[in-house]
Amino acid sequence: MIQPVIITVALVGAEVLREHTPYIPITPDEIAKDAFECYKLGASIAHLHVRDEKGMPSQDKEIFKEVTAKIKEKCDIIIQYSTGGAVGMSIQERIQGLENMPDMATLSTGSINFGDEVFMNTRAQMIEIAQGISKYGVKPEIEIFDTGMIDSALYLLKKGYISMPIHWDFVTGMLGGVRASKEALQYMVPLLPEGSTWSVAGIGRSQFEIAKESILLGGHIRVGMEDNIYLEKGVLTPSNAALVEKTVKIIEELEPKTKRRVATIQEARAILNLKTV
Ligand code: KMH
Ligand code: ZN
Repeated sequence: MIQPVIITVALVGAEVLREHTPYIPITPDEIAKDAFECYKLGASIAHLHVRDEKGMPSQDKEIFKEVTAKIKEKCDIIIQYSTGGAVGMSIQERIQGLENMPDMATLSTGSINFGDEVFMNTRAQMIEIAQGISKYGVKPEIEIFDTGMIDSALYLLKKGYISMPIHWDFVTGMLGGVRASKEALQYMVPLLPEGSTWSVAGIGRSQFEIAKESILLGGHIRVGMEDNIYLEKGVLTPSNAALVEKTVKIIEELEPKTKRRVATIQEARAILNLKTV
């Protein structure tokens, strides 16, 4: 069955600072406003990180609660918390927000270099995160930064720490991770168990090219300033909304060929097997 395209917007992340771009949303009000603007343009999922008063990455559950409440005042976009946080954070710090019971939360199934540091996810740590996600009835999104991480996730599935239907997100184009290429997707997608759904994020300049490949191959899309701060070469995006708007145009341009349009929130909930609200 041809599925409409779910757009996830990764609004802020943990790495982009005001010194990189003045447009990154930082405060709860800014993050909620961006989420709402992206929702109006067609985004169905808000992938959330939060920041402290100094604008630095935080996983404070109270800040997550405040941001979530501010978004929910405005719209019913699907709320997805990061459990990745920032490099160097403890697992307990990373997963504290699960208590707020967001619709979804990420689960990275492997470690990878982030600049000069390591985003650490040992097997024991993955299990701890998976158990937290399951305890609060949250739907995981499995983050795949490199191909072997698929097998680590399948191990968690076999051992019962996660269950089908799995939603996967290929985070492509990180230095040291899987490439943002059609060939990489063509290798990875057939490895996923029947009934899986998947999306693709492209880091930096690869964001829109790989989004196109994902649409053509039947996947969903993640865009946003966590992954890419440029609207085009040398031009900072003025907002997350501008990135979503460009994504919607790509989906519409490809529609005669793919018969795929932008998913509504209700469609996204059905595709992802989430509770309807
Ligand atoms: N900020 C990265 C170290 C996630 O959101 O789950 C981890 C990350 C993944 O962003
Ligand atoms: Zn993230």
